[in-house]
Amino acid sequence: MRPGLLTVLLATLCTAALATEPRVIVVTLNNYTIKPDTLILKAGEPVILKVKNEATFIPHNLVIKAAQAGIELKVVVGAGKTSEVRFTPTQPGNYELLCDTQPPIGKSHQEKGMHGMMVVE
Ligand SMILES: [Cu+2]
Repeated sequence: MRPGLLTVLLATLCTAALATEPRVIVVTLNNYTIKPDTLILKAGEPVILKVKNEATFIPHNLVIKAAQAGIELKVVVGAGKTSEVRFTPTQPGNYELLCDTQPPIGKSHQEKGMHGMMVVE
């Protein structure tokens, strides 16, 4: 192999690795908040959401309803736990995110304030 070709190959590999390096975003759930409540993402940019539930007793979840952007997910996180999910939004737009827990009595977590927006630019 010619030395020049190897350089080109290595440069290509490094560029590809950088391009697919996901952005890590920490989302914190508590009673009854999602922080940040607006996620600003870029179409085609891979992200890892680390979803942290800081509540002492209550499990929460993060639902993202963005079928048009190739994402429909629900991450369930026990009290005091962290879960992560990785995805790449494909279509720009504004999409809903929420905790869909509905206790047998009383208001849903969404009604209590656990909702927000995922903006894909
Ligand atoms: Cu909840």
